[in-house]
Amino acid sequence: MGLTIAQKIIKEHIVDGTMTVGSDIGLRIDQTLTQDATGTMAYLEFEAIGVPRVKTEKSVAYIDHNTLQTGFENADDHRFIQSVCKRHGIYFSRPGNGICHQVHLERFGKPGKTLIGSDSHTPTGGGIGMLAIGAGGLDVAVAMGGGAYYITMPKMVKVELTGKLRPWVSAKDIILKVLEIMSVKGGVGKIVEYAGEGVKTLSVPERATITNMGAELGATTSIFPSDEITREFLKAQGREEDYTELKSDDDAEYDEIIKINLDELKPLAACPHSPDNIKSIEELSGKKIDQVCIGSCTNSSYRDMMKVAAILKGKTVADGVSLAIAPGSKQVLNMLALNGALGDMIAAGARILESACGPCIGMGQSPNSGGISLRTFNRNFEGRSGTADGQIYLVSPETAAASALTGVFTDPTTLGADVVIEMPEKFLINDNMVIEPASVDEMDSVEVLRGPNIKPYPKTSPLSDSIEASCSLKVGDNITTDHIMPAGAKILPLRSNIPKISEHCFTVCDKDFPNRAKTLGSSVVVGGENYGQGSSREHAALAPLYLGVKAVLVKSFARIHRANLINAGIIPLTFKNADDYDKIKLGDQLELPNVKAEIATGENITLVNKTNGETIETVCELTDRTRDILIAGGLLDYTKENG
Ligand code: MIC
Ligand code: SF4
Repeated sequence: MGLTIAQKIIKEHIVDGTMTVGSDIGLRIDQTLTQDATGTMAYLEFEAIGVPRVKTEKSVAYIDHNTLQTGFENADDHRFIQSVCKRHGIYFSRPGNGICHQVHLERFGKPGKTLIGSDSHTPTGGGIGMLAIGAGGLDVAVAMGGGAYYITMPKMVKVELTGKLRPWVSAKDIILKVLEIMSVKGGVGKIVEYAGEGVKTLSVPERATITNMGAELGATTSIFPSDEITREFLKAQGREEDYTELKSDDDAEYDEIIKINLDELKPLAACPHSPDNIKSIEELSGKKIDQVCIGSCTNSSYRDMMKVAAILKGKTVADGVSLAIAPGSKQVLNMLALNGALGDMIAAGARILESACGPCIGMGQSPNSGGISLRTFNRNFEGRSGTADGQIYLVSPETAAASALTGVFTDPTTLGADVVIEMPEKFLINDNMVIEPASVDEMDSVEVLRGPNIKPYPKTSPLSDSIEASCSLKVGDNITTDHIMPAGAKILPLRSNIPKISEHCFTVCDKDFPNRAKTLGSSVVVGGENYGQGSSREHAALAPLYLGVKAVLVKSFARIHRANLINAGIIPLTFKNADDYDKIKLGDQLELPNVKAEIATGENITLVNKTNGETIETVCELTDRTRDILIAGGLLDYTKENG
């Protein structure tokens, strides 16, 4: 039987397990990336593991999330990361150099390689044929130390693209269509591969928009073939030698096939508050808007920015609309500055932001109360913009720019003749904002600089024989990591201080949770389907750990969050019978009487609700490795014990 693209890369990198769907496999990791909001913790973990120099082919640390610097905390974290990088063999992308995924695609990604990143949108690298996967910081730390990265061998989905996008319809509309078809949990346990004639009509940045937002499907990753278009892109980045061809075998087998005819696609929007809540712009047309934000790791490439500049050229942003634009990298921003496109944006009234995540993670530009904001981003979870009742719609750069000019939802296909943006033959290459690590001879003399806000990894303890705990919180379906551990300008600076950040844990759902959990001392959180969707932030496990959460019992989990819970030594349980969800209430006294023995020997874990006398069957599917991690009290202790 032939292999898919992802299976070929997995076959090249597998170091543990077999490629049978559903089984645990360990992969050798060629490259890692971190960003600053998850990076401080990841590097503290790397230090704790005790490996002096990274063992990967290339590891890069980016500063792109915590760039508002409203106090000393973020700048201290940046300094810490910079010094750790210098000492331990990691390349450091300075603040101002751009968003991790955009820069990594431009300057470091290589077809056929494996990449894990402490950010859920790491699959952006799938746009150039990398097997690029989002992971928790601790997994990245282990991979930097030379350890394998473990995933469950995924199913393969083929998205077959036929035809060609009509003028003004965009790659964003393709991924929004896929989200409409598959939903935010449709990709769990799967890798999505793009194939068909339509692939040849898409440039690398367009492909990267699609693989980036595969994260919103819950997929392990998404990937495109590496072909002549990839070669041209790498050549224009001065890296043609990094090119290798990658395609699936003709007789490769897929578990699922989705067909999309690009000729038939229309501009789409993901409506509040979920990336799979899709409507056509035609349906929304004429609805008044308050804000437009263009940028983020999904849509901030040179191609996107040039298209936006062309739409804005010679016009003025509508009264009552605030337009913010954040080009994705220094390369993009610099090219726009040199070719005049930046001037067109400024002249039209755009508020130019630095090349960073910015409003995407609530770092500024929160909309007005109840404000309607059109964003080219990838997530529109409730409250994520920083305005609790903000109404965020995810749209293409074309729709965003057209609407910014009219002040209402505007279908860009009404704009008339298309503007074709040719990919540059040569991008502007200047890596002066990437600092190389110290040489092996000099590394030991590099001092690591720690600010007062940087606190150690929380205390863990090996799994006890039984657990007595109360239900400290009961939530519903599709709880995101933005609910569990909110971000935004006020909370993000606390990412390196788990005791402090834990004061905000779950406050979006219940402002009393942190105090209640702390007072209870030992507790269980109960939830519904797709619990923990969204980001890779391990803080959504570390803050509950700090607050005494011993287990999370839900109907189903999102992939990265489940892995982060295990890494933190928190037991991820699912209901055997989903109706049992109704048998637990907030405050109930719960007991896992034989938890250690049950975890050690199987997957059925008994939970007794002592308040109502019910016995509830729960399941904790584990491999030998994850079983040992839970028993050890988390991945850090496990790694220290097992090397
Ligand atoms: C996000 O888009 O939610 C983030 C912020 O990039 C996160 C990482 C984080 O929380 O630091 C992600 O996607 O993993
Ligand atoms: Fe940054 Fe937003 Fe991309 Fe996350 S989704 S990496 S916050 S730009």
